[in-house]
Amino acid sequence: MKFSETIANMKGRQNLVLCHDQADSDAVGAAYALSRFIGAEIGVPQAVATHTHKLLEELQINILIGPDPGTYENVVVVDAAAPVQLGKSLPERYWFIDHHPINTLQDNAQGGLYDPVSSTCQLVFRLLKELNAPFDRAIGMALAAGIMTDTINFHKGDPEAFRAFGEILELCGLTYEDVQRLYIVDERKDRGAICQAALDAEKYTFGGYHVLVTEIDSNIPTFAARALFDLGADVSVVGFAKGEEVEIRMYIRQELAEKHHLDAAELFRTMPGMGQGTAWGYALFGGYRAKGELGVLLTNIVKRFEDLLG
Ligand SMILES: [Mn+2]
Repeated sequence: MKFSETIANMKGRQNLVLCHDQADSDAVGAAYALSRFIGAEIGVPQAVATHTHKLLEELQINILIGPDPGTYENVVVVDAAAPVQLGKSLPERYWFIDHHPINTLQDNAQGGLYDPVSSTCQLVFRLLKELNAPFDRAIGMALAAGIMTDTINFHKGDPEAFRAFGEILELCGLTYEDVQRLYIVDERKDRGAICQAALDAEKYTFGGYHVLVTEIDSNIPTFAARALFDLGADVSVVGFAKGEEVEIRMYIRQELAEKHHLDAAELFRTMPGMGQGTAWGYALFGGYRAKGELGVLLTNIVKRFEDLLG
């Protein structure tokens, strides 16, 4: 049976769409759009990523924390690449939809849709179109938000991601600005934190390249790293620490990455003292999460760029 037919057969049953932990807009957007079609509850093992809270608010999405997958007839796992991302909520039986370059969840799945494209949301859009599913503004907003997130605001993306985004806007009566508004930091407190982080930043110049490094006291390091990047940094590194939990984000300018064969995500993976955490991203943007000492980690990062560029 085609997976789209499997999805269609779930309609009206007891369904759960399960996102990876720290669910981002791609996971939540895909889950929401799918849940509207089949009728499903949406769950996450522990928490939703901060940047996605506005999407939840806007679409009034109700998310179950740590649901028991055993109590549902069907579980569809979306946007997760590995069992570890589901923690204690890992179901015994599940379907899956995912786009990550490496996916180890598919081995034990009942079936699903796997295609290493730019986002899970474009895969869900593909399925829903195949099924002639009805679309509305909320579904469009969810899917478009996911595509926007996983293309890092269109800094990268395959042709289908761009095409799907345009089609979704048109089909659902949305504008680019409607979707972008979900990610503009409009909380005065957050803007203040970003300004302060920029003022507190240390600027290093190695081999002519500007490396800006700072800490922020609000859990929006990605926004701050982007702001420093837009200020003119060739490399922007922003850390946030809460207790011993550390979050670091980094942007690298394309010209520098190409010239010195740098990959932001890879740099985090191979940085001295950073082997204990999780790194993700791609060449021009990297994220890192771990337990550790933020000051020490940032010092190591600066040292690494000095070695690479100095
Ligand atoms: Mn994704």
